[in-house]
Amino acid sequence: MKNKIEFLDLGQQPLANYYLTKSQIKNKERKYRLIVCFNEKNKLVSIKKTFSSKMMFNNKYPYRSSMSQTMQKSFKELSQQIKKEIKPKKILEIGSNDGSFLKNFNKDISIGIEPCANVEKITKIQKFNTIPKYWNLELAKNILKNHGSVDLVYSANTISHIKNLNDVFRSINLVLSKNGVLILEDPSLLECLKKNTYDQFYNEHIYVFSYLSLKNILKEYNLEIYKIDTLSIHGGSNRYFIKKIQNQIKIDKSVKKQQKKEKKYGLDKKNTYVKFKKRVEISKKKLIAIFEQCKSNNKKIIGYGATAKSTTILNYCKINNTTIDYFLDTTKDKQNKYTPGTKIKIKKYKGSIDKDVDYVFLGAWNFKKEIFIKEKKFIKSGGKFIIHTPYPKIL
Ligand code: JHZ
Repeated sequence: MKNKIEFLDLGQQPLANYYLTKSQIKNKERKYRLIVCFNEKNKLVSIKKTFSSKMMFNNKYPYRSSMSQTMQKSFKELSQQIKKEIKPKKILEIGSNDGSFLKNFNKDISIGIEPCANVEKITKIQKFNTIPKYWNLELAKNILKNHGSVDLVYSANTISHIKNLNDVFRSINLVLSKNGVLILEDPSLLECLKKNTYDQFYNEHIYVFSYLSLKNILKEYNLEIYKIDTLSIHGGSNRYFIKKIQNQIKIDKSVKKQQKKEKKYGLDKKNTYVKFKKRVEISKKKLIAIFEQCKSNNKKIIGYGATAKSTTILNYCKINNTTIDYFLDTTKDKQNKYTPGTKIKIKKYKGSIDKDVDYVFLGAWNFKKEIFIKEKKFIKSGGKFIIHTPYPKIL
């Protein structure tokens, strides 16, 4: 497309959330070239190529939002705010995962959409009204027919995972009542660039939104952002409060503030992305050097939090099971499997880091605060963490 500029090439990458069983590690993995683009016209940052939704989000999906206290707390606080300020009679969540957000609401007023049937089963068992389908126009029509319109649509870390934004927003527009509110929450492009978190790019993150790009897209569907909360979640996310244009809700000053910040940083300029690419390349060299230094001193390195994000880092920097002995992770569906592409074993987290470990690569760097509190003993006894953001260093 003529407005799209390819600014970052993160090399051959596997499916970020496809953890391999022991028998699968011998097989050749499906890979794609992870190239990140900037659209000069609508300011949207996206990846050039990805896998089909069916390959990415199916009944083997391992991610559970409930694995972090930080996320649970954030969802709880938001639900309290929603009950107080919006007072919805009916709510719809797109991408309800294992119910970390929905569980804060009365089952009678909430509907969840979760296409990964293995994850959706968790909320179904708890008698939540969840539907194991992809969000699209056909589903939106069915919901409207069977339940009527909804006055709150919430979606965290999901819309950026759906390629067809036209279908996404037409469908939301259809189910959202006249005075309804749409709340979207996704990683912030501004924070991603500032913190050099290039690992926010992987096959599931088709888009990393900025206010500047999202506002342009929403306008086409008669939708408008009226408030933005900036969150520390996932290394910096934006929570966008959105309304139908004709709805008279006052535009909060947080919108202008975000616009100013993004323009000042240059999120609407090609050169900003060229500079980011250079920083990413430096970051790669520095991270590799840290690992090499630790290894040459015969230190034992493990990983903590086998994240989708770390798939990008490990494959881009070519760090594999010869450098990292194993990963620790609390997610049952990841344990005893191997990291995509780099084949590092994932072990069950049993409450602490083994005494013989010298360095821990923090895959879940976005939960650093929570993890550092948990691993006080390891830190006190001299254990160190390796982190890549805002630049690679040992902590
Ligand atoms: P976390 C996933 O990305 C995929 P990932 C998805 N595309 C997305 O957008 C984000 O989530 C929201 C583990 N852990 O949340 C649990 C511990 O072991 O950064 C998880 O496996 N101990 C939908 O995978 C991983 O780390 C802990 O104490 O990049 C965290 O994954 C904590 C806090 C986490 O998302």
